[in-house]
Amino acid sequence: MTQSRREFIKIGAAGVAVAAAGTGLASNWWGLDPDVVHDPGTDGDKIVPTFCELCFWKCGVLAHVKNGRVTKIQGNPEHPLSNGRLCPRGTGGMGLLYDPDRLKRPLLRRKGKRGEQAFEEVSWEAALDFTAEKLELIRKTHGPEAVALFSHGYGGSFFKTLMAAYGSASIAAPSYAQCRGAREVGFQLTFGSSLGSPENLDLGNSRCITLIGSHLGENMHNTQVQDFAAAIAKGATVIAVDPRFSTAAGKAKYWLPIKPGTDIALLLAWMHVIVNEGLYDREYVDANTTGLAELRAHLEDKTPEWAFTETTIRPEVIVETARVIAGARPASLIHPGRHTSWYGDDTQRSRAVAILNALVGSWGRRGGFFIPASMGAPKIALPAPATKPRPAPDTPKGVSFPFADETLAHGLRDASIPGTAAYDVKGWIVYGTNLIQALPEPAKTIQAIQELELLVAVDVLPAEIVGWADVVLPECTYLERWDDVGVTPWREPFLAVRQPVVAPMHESKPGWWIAKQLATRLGHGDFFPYDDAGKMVEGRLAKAGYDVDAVKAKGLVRGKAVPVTTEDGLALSFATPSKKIEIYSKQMEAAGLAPLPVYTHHEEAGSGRFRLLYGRSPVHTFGRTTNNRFLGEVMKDNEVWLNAKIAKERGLANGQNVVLVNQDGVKSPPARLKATERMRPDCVYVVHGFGHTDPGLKFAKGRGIDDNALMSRSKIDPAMGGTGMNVNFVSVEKA
Ligand SMILES: Nc1nc2c(c(=O)[nH]1)N[C@H]1C(S)=C(S)[C@@H](COP(=O)(O)OP(=O)(O)OC[C@H]3O[C@@H](n4cnc5c(=O)[nH]c(N)nc54)[C@H](O)[C@@H]3O)O[C@H]1N2
Ligand SMILES: Nc1nc2c(c(=O)[nH]1)N[C@H]1C(S)=C(S)[C@@H](COP(=O)(O)OP(=O)(O)OC[C@H]3O[C@@H](n4cnc5c(=O)[nH]c(N)nc54)[C@H](O)[C@@H]3O)O[C@H]1N2
Ligand code: SF4
Ligand SMILES: [Mo]
Repeated sequence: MTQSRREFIKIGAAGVAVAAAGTGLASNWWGLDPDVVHDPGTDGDKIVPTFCELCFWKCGVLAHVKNGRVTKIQGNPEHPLSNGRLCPRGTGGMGLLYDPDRLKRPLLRRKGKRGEQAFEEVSWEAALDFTAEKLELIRKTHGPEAVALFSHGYGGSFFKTLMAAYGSASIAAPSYAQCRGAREVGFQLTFGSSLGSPENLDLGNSRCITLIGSHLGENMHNTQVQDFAAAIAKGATVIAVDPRFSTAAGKAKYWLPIKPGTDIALLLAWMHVIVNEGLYDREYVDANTTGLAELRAHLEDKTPEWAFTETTIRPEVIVETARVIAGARPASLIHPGRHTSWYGDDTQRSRAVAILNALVGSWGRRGGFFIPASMGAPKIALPAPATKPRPAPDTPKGVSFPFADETLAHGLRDASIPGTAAYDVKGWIVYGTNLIQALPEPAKTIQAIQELELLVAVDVLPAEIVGWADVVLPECTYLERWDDVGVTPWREPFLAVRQPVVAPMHESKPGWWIAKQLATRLGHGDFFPYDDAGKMVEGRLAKAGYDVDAVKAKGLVRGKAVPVTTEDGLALSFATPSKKIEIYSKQMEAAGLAPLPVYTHHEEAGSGRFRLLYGRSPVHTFGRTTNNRFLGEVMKDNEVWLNAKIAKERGLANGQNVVLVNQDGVKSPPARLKATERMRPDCVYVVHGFGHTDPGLKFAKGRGIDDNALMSRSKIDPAMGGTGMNVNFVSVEKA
């Protein structure tokens, strides 16, 4: 335990610094009012358990409160996702609560053009009346489906209820088509189950962990990093496949600096070795899969020598790592990744990852993928919607994506440009997603916004999307509100509550209240049959038979462990058409798509240009934390990583300011160059979430650069419609 604790600190090294920032050791308060945030880091006289919203992992936290102020946020030792520890971002939650730039009062733009930020502060009454009238007008003139909800984050559930009442099924988040979508589809097609969030990975018991780009340690999903550290402490072998020497690569026995976009070739070559040498789990594969014979034929020419020419990974390294992967089976986990929208053939890559996992028999096995358990509470009864809404218009006319099982966020955006989809979208409600930084082709996002009849932003901060709104509804933060009961499928069943730690500051209001107010004005108050979401949650818990006071006191209730792997007695079953793991996918074949993963040679950077890659910082979540003074103090801006030798050849020095210019002439603001041996020579890398432009973000504005601004292209996945985003190229020039 001590050892893995040490590993955790090393892997999340920045955590040490942020802990300091959160314990009053910070030297500079960056404009935080010391009368509001005093004594940070001290123990409270009251401790309130709730769960975190600094990212979407939902770790249980204990918030210390003294004199009505939150002084410290720690991991809840009882909560299975935190085990008493938080990632650096979670500890920095007070930086959001006490952010002086928070949205404090409703705002309305009565004059000026969208984006001119000619806002007036108005009363809640005025803001809600305005919004409801506009919604009613759109419903009358275009039908309710012409209003789309973009929603990311736990509080969005109340706005989904509002949409059900109003009559629209146009609900999307960038966390599907710009993130997990391809992975979910690849695993669904293969195993009959997607992975969800948190992923059902038994990393802590893995003997071999293969990371394809997943950069654990920078990608700081708390439990995964804890489990990763635990596995390393027990001697697991790590294989990191990444064009960049990531934090995870620093923990790896093998770093494979692959040419970006060629992972499918590597995966096929690994499978070639494993199948030809008979290293796969014969018993598991015979009992549970269909299509091995077709795969064997398909792999015949996918030799390590062939893959070398595509990936630049030497054949003997491919053979050796294939043997290591197979040697650790079934506790050999080829990590499925999460942000998988890379090149437009991402469902194919995800299928290749899924099939490799099937060959080593890791699905449903200890050290592989567990089959999650969960416990619930009865839902409150809601009225049946009056009519069934038309399907969301999220694909261009005449186009369909056979396996898109969620609505495409960029598709709803595109449908807001008149005449392009089955019908036009006319209004947006945007809850907790900064579409300006999250959807590729940002110029199209602005174009779509200018066509709208209504843009409502529900947010906590003046993010870029807020600046484009007609009406701004300030939500209070996760530390100030109830949300619905937190049901999270996991290795063991549990159920958590999000409850207010302190009262809402300023004039901000909880999401449930905002949604209920709008629903009531639209004649659908019956979809919110409670005056207080806390009472609603307590009612659900009581109905399920839990001791409500105990759940609130602990922040959660844990259920009895059930078998989640075959080693604990689980019987495997697969919800595919054949009831087996489908190596060969007849579903893909029937849809006119390759039934076995095919490799596509993607366009390369060419001389003088570099592929633009991007990723995470351990102390930030996208752009949602870059204005947080606690976290911003640890990392204020991003750098452009470029291979040191290339930098030298071009006369660029480490630390000097450079600008990036993309293939379409889009130019970034200046950013510092990080000339490093840790990058391949054909790509550059930046951390996503910087380069804010909204003047309201007084700390973050103008710091660093926004990768999304340089993404004037994306490549669409024909299986599920996701936007591959690693397809932009930049030149690096002196600023
Ligand atoms: N601290 C922190 N943690 C987070 C988040 C956060 O904002 N902050 N966000 C969370 C969310 S929602 C997500 S989706 C995940 C995303 O995190 P992950 O799913 O881990 O990964 P990506 O961001 O896609 O991957 C970035 C890594 O892939 C490498 N890479 C780029 N191109 C290629 C390629 O062609 N092949 C290979 N093999 N590697 C490549 C990059 O160098 C980089 O190291 O992180 C989660 N965790
Ligand atoms: N260029 C580029 N695009 C990307 C990515 C990338 O790396 N690069 N990553 C992709 C991935 S993996 C994902 S998952 C998506 C994520 O993209 P988004 O869905 O946009 O997620 P966030 O950036 O977390 O959303 C931030 C918004 O939520 C607001 N917010 C924070 N807390 C609350 C709250 O409690 N209530 C309300 N109402 N609002 C709140 C913030 O102020 C901010 O405006 O982006 C995708 N798009
Ligand atoms: S991983 Fe970190 S930011 Fe995300 S929920 Fe957990 S503590 Fe919060
Ligand atoms: Mo994501």
